[in-house]
Amino acid sequence: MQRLIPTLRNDQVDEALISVINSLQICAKEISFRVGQGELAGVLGSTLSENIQGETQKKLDILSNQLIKEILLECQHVRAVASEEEEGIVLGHDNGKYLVAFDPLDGSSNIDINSMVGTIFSILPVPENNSGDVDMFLQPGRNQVAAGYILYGPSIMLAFTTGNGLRMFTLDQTVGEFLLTKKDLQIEAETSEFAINMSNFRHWQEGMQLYVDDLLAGTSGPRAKNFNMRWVAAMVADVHRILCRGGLFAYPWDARSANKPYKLRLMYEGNPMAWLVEQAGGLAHSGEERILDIQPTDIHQRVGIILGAKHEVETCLRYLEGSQSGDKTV
Ligand code: AFP
Repeated sequence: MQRLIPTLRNDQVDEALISVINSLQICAKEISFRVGQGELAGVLGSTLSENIQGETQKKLDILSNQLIKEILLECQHVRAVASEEEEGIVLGHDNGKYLVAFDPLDGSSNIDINSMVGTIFSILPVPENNSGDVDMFLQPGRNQVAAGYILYGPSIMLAFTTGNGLRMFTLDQTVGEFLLTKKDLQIEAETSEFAINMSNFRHWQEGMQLYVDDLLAGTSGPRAKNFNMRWVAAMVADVHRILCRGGLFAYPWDARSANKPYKLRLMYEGNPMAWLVEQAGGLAHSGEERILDIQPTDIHQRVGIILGAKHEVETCLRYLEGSQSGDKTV
């Protein structure tokens, strides 16, 4: 089975980018060890480097953030990092070619119940004539040069793209290497499974309510088929399921945040997941536009997300459009 770095070399990925990805691979191994230790991580963990030894009592999401930040900033090809857990960007090396945005531990509320969590990352090129400040990151997701996630589940998996299709690697804990276990994954265009937090129903736009009503109506409704629902409450795990066996995931626009989307973030969750899904033949949309085309105005900007099986996402979008235009018969 192929290891991660030789796979990237076969694809002729830039050596500087490989070096950044290698740093992320190191982070993944450290964090997976910590996640595996569970509650013991705070008292027994001892594999971390000296400069963060003092932080082992911190919650795992804070610790993961610190680990990723420190390991990435040691890589000379990293110009700066932006994290869901940090207010501003953190600068690295002046001549670094890459920017890394990441969610250190997505689904972190699952830690307390020993359920799945993951690290999501997005790598962007440093723009020419860059200002050296936060503006460097304000690029649409279609500019990404690599994106992926590490899922800390029963096994540790890395799902990853550099634009050459979607690949998944599994951490072989006996040798400490990520080995290629799935490649060229494709999401079926049709599905009968969806993932959404139903408790938010009353906050959604009318089109989304109508769409979900019709999914729930099953064979007796206009869709004339039964749909199943799943919700892990960790986007990384819900998207992983969709990449493996299909489905639709939505965290749509929600009236709780007035005219702003709620609650997922464009740069740490939306963009990397959208690219993975598109690489697998699926669609990823905000409800208003393709996620990868959104021009960010803030590194912590939030976005509505509807992604997964192509035909199902298109159907959902027709309900949203229909309700905006007053046509309720989509
Ligand atoms: P946490 O990291 O705070 O647990 O949030 C996870 C998340 O951002 C995303 O991974 C889930 O899809 C979504 O929130 C779950 O949100 P709800 O708790 O509203 O269902």
